[in-house]
Amino acid sequence: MRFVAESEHGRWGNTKYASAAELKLMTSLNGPRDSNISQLGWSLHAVDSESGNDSATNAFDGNINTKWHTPWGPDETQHPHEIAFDLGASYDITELSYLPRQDNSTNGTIAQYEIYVSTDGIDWGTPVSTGTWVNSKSEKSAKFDAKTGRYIKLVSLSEVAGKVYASAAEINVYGKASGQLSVTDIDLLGNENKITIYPNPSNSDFYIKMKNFETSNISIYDMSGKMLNHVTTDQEVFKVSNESILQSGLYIIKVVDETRKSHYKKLIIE
Ligand SMILES: [Ca+2]
Repeated sequence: MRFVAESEHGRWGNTKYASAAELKLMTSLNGPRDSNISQLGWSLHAVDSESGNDSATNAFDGNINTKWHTPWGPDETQHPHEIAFDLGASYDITELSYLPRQDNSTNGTIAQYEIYVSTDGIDWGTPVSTGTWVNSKSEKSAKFDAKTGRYIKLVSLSEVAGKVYASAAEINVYGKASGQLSVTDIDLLGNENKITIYPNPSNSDFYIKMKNFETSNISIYDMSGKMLNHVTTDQEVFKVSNESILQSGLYIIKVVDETRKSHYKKLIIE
């Protein structure tokens, strides 16, 4: 194993030095990344501060060119900053990734961080991960032992140049696929009439028709709750090509509309 220090950071800028107090191998955390927990099911749970055009929801809109940024000038606020998400359902969460702002500025790029997972968004317990991210534009990651929860919080303790800001272009969360559909979701499978699937049962391609949705974020789950496919469309009728996606069985189609309301339908592939 080789550990390479590519740059050094701190409020005095890059120097030629590298240092380390302790290096620890965390073999259980070296496995492949778990499934991405779709941002489409998230809502903002809490944020300590945000500025007008750089609102907290920009941190999970799927667009790397929009960002959450804490206020500056006379309205600026101090560390620690924090942003917390309601993931919409409970997951076994194992990783958070952080993409810093992608423009020319580093203002708000998080250095020291803490991550918390909670079942109720009130009691956060101890951090599942703490550390310091390097000063670069690339995506940072924090992996941790799985903790079950519906809420996740990223706390910024410091900024890469020692400034008071925090910012984020995109935050993503990863977890066990088995948790992606909750019992609550299954309960909602009853009298939904805002989406129609035809033919259903299907033995080939099928169509999903959305009633008066401006945008539709469509996810297909198998009965283990694992998300198999995901697409965003503004079409009223969306054709799903079945060639490589689905084997015979029962599936759940989840459609999140532009108001972030979720709609569900069962699909049988023959
Ligand atoms: Ca964004």
